[in-house]
Order: sequence, then C-alpha cells, then structure tokens
Amino acid sequence: MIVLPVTAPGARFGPRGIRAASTELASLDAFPFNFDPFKYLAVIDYGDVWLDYGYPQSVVEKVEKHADTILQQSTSLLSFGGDHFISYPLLRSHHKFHGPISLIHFDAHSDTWEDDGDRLDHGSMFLRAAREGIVIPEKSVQIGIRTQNYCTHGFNILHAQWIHSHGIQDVIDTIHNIISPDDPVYITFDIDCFDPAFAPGTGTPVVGGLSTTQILPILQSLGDLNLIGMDIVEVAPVYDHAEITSLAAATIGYNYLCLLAQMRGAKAKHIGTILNETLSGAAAG
Ligand SMILES: [Mn+2]
Repeated sequence: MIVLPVTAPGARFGPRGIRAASTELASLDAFPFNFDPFKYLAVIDYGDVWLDYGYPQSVVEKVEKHADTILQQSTSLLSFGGDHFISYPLLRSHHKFHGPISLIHFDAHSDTWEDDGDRLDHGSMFLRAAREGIVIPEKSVQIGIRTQNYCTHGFNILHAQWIHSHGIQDVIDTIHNIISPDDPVYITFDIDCFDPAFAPGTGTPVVGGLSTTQILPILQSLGDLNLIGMDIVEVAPVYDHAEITSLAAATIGYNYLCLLAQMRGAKAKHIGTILNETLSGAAAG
C-alpha cells in the first residue's frame, strides 16, 4: 500500500506558470469584450511576496503587510498563488480598506473545514475569515463545490451538480440575487473549480467540475458588482500539460482586468461586429 499526502505540492510555481502563459493573450483586443483593458487601467506586475520557508508562521503577516502596502496606494490587487491559504491574509488586508466582504468563491472545495485556528491549511481559511467577521457568509457564494463538508457556516453553495442541471443563467441570477451592487466583492478562484480535463495542473483535482465554457460567462457577468480584488490560486505547473491550466488561469485573470476596465468606462469598440461578421459570412458561404 502506498500512502500519499492529501495535497500534492507544487503550487508555489503557479505564478511563474501564469506569467508565462499570459504572453499568449498579449496580441489582440480581449474577446468578447472588444477592447484593450490596458488602455483603461494602469497595471504593473508588483513582483512576488518573499516568504521564508523556515518560518511558516510568518506567512500571514508577510502576505498581509505586502497587500497593505499596495492597497494603501488606492490601487486594487489581482494576486496569483500559490497555496489557497494566501486568501486569508489577502482578505484580512482588503477588510481593512473595504469592511466586511462578500466572497465569490470558485472551487471544488468549500474550504470551511474546522481546524484549531493555528494551522496553515488551505482547507479552513474561509471558516476563519467568516468567524473573524472579515467575510459575510450569507452575502457570499461558493461555486462548483463537489466535496463533502458538513460545516458550511452559512455560505451559499452552488454545487457542481446543481450548476450542471440548472445551467449558467441560474448561476448568474443567483449570484446577483445574493450580492447587491454596492457590496464589496472579493473573488477567490481556486483553479480546481475547473474539471481536471480543463485544469489538470493542480494539487487536489476533483472530477465532475466545470468547463472553461461554463465558467467564463459566469465571470464575465460580474462587471456590475463592486469588485475590490481577486486571487487565482493552486496552479501547479509540475502537473500541467501543454500549459492548459496556466493558460486557463491567465485567461481568468485577463477577464477580471476587463471587468475592472468596464467599471472604468471601457466600452466595446465595435458592438455587433462579431454577430454581423458571422451572419455575412454565412450569407457569403
Ligand atoms: Mn480547491
């Protein structure tokens, strides 16, 4: 019998994988937004948070202070993991600037398991954040969950099976029924929300998940909410194939930047162009 650890390591290389895959997205206007988000946003890569693996208990303070430094400049933050635990210090930082937060949480796992409050664990940080009043569970939605956890702590959960049977529009409507336009919204995106067919490079893959085709329109519907920050986590390039997972993560991040650009007035350059070209192509053909 072979005993394996519950979680396969390797997510620390996620940010470099996402950075590399993001170059695939550099040449054209964003689809289907029909604009270049970088014409509306001033974006920089702020580099990495330096963590000392010899002092794991310092992770919370180091990530939180790093985020504080950036958010103090009236900026917003799109963070790449790394272990999903980074959401906890990131949420602590965002809470200081925005107050109690509505969480939109894409994941195969609810990450509200009980722990002793002291562990560095990527399965308990949202329970901790809720108990500390950082996140409001009743005003939050977890999307794509497909692992058993009896400790929901009042979070609204849209299981993967529910999404497959109800369809994407019901997901979009449910999110907008739970979260009001003024509520500060933080999106946390565990790449294992995707089915392993669409994101194999992650430490705790679970079958029966969502496809890229399902997730993109959900994400693209969130531009009318008060988005304050996002993280994309658990990409482990060592288990990836053909950069599938890193490209999915980079695309999710790019779509988020497009939502921020929309919030700052970005509009499609050629409304209807895609449909018209399709129709004229069909007529010509
Ligand atoms: Mn997960």
